[in-house]
Amino acid sequence: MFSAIRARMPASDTVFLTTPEGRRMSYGDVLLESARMAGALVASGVGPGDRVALQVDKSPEATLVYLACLRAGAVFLPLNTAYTLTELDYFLGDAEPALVICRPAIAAEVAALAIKRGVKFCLTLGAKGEGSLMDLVARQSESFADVPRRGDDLAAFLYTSGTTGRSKAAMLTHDNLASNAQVLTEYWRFTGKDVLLHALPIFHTHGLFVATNVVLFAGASMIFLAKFDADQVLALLPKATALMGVPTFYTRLLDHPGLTQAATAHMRLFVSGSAPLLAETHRAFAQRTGHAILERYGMTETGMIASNPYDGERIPGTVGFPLPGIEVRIADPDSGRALGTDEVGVIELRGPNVFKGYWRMPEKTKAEFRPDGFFVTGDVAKRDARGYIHIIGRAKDLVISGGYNVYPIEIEGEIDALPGIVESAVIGLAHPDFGEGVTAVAIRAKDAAIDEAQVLKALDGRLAKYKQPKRVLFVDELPRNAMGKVQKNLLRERFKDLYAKPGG
Ligand code: MLC
Ligand code: AMP
Repeated sequence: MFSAIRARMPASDTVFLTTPEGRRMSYGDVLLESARMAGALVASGVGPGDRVALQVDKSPEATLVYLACLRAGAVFLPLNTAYTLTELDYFLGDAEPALVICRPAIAAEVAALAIKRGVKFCLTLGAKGEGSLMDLVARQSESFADVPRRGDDLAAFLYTSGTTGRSKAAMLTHDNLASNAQVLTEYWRFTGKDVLLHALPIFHTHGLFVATNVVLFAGASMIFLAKFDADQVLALLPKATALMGVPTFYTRLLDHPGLTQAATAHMRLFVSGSAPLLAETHRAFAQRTGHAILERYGMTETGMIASNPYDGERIPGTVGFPLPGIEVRIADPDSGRALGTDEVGVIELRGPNVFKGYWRMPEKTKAEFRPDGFFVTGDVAKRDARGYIHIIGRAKDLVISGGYNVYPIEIEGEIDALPGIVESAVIGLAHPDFGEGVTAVAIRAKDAAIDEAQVLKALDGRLAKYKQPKRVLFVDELPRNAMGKVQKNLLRERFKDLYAKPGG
């Protein structure tokens, strides 16, 4: 992957990244600093194939850690900063990284976990580039002999939770990353003239393998924001040509009076993904700005799968066509047989973008592939007569809140274990800001007095903030079908207006 990035690199003084705080990194800096960073990884005992876990705030240096892993032949393992120490403990135990890099503020706690899990090195990296990692980097040479890697060698691990509870590391290869970066750069017409406004986190596919890799492949530049803030994004749009975001970005921009045709006049492209973009959001955005948001569809295990066209019609409520080189079929969920126009089935795909499998889970991996090599996404869709894919729902029990996946089984397990709770069902309900709001519906034990606030307090510190229910509701019983399975569709229907905005 790094050789592909290097081969496309523009002149060394071309800007790669700027920040509103005045940081600036050129492509020449990228080469030199990632060499030093790779040296620091090796000095910390990281060898080819070793995992490097990184749980830090967004910073230019964090991007260099990713590139350094590619150069050192290591496997980059970024982790959401929202994960609690309990969650981090699991990831360290499962992935067995050679090195963990964490925020300075929790260095002592992470070092204790590292010792417990046999992780040999623990370094720190702060949002301003401070910490022990950068001290080590400063002592390294500016030249580094990149470790040769084959296309099917591992480049990254990304954890995704599952419908069975335990998080699984999706193993992504150098070819997976390179093929997707190449296809997206071309499909979305990125060039060296582009300036991407980068407001996504960089520990997931969207902000890292879509946004950052496309910029690198195009030799473009980016304005790197610590996080999404509607005021800041609107102030910077006149300096940018492209924005990539989750639907919450677009609903928040629409709520801002500063979103106008004039404010977006310099922009070439707005991309949305990671969760369904409501057709009404698409239309409202077009009406206010004159820009048709380009919606695309992807997954951690596969990178990007489908996209609305750059030149053709971008149809609200659809995710467009399969990307070049990727075979997509809408299949019968039982047999995997390809279905016809307008028939509803599960999205399955095959291509160079599809991951190698789940780390140390051969059975789980096998269960998600058809014998002919197609990966089963669990997303339910149909393809219309013009070939556009319409995602209709999910066969998997999953809530997507503000672009983050939340698997109900994990939250239900935590709630069910609380004294005074008999059982619970976690569902996603329409939410004006996050798209879906994580909601728990629970049954109290007879004579128990546990209330919503107590449940929420008990979950704090055990589950990442975004996974915690926005509301906990109590009922006398949960609706079940003849097989005894909780009918979540009935709960969703019953509480569908819980988060509705007053008057709308
Ligand atoms: C933050 N909070 C969330 C949340 N994000 N709660 C639910 N869902 C979320 N997504 C919590 C905060 O901890 C806080 O809790 C409260 O909600 C309000 O926070 P906020 O200040 O409004 O949130 P903010 O920091 O602005 O974050 C919202 C966001 C962010 C939408 C900007 O979540 C975000 O950047 N999401 C992008 C996710 C992403 O990159 N997904 C890509 C996955 S890859 P409290 O209690 O402290 O107030 C993938 C594949 C693909 O899916 O196809 O791309
Ligand atoms: P993740 O596991 O975090 O990579 O999330 C992948 C899931 O996000 C997919 O399986 C879909 O359910 C969902 N997703 C991504 N993009 C879209 C989209 N444009 N529309 C609807 N769902 C999407």
